[in-house]
Amino acid sequence: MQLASIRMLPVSLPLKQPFTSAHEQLADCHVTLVQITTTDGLMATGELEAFDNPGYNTEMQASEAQVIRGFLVPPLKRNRDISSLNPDDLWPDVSGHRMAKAAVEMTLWSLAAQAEHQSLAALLAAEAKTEQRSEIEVGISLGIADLTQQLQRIAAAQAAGYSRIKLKVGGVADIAVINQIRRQFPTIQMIIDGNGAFTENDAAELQQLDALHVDMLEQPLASGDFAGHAQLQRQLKTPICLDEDILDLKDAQLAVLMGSCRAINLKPARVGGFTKALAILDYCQQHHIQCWVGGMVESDLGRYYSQSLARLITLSYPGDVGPASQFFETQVSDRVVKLTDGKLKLPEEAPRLLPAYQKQMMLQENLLG
Ligand code: OSB
Ligand code: MG
Repeated sequence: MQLASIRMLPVSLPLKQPFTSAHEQLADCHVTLVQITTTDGLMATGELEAFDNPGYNTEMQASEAQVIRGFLVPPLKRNRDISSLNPDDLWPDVSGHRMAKAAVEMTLWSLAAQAEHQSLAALLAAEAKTEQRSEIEVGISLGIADLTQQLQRIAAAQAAGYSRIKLKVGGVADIAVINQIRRQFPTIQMIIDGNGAFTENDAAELQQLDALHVDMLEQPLASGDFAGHAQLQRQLKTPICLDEDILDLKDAQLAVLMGSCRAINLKPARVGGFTKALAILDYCQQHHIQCWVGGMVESDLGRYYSQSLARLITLSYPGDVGPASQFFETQVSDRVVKLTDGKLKLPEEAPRLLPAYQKQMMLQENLLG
């Protein structure tokens, strides 16, 4: 695969309503679209998933866009013939900056799928030696809100066909709210996401979740606290699911060896793209750790990548990969996904940017010169 151009376009997408987690409140989403073309005339567009502030993660839109321009594009300019999709081969001299690598790597996967006349999901499934589906069950992540608003949102999510809800919490005070929600919705599949808002002193309060048959407690403690999560997991029946902590296969190995979790929220952007995500998935399957695909409040275009991964039959637990219309009024691409009868129906084709965005993209500099 011979590359012809790489262009980057920053876009600003207003959220329908602010999205609040223990880390931050997102009101406007800033993403950078990355478009790559080949000399054969193929074109794919990806999205840099990172937030403006270093709350969720140390990587930010500004820093990672700079890394793409300054450090990821130059090696591709020197060697435009892509023969490996492994970021360790593409960028042996760049450590970290996984979201920057993922933005380019996942776009290259989309090109590779097009070159082989198959869907991205089919290529991922072949690589993972598994099968894929074109319809999937999905969950929805609901930001921190008061009880009344949360109950309304849950009812709406259930009516829309979401199979599972994830409720963000800001600390122990919210456990009472979860209790009340469970009474109103006794059977709905539920994840509680702490985004690091709890401490090891909250173990007794968190034990209340055991009686509420919560599927998972996501990242209760600060990221990096593998020992704390291991200690907490020993005190809880509820499986801990790590999110922020898992940047790398080595983190998954550490979590397994220490007993820090029983599940992993697998976000391909956070771990540096599909090659790394599939390696983590493989390791987790061998060690009976449940993986499911998480979200980064992507646009409809960014969702194509996470939804394609979520189509693997080995990632069957409903992911945070519902339609981007849950967040945004507007689309950047022509991708149409439908949530009907409890299933998200996914198109096979790679999305194309809408003409207005494509026009703006063509005004950007070709970074390959
Ligand atoms: O913890 O998974 C998280 C959004 C921003 C930052 C962190 C998280 C999230 C979500 C969004 O939960 C999930 C989605 O994109 O649907
Ligand atoms: Mg999370």
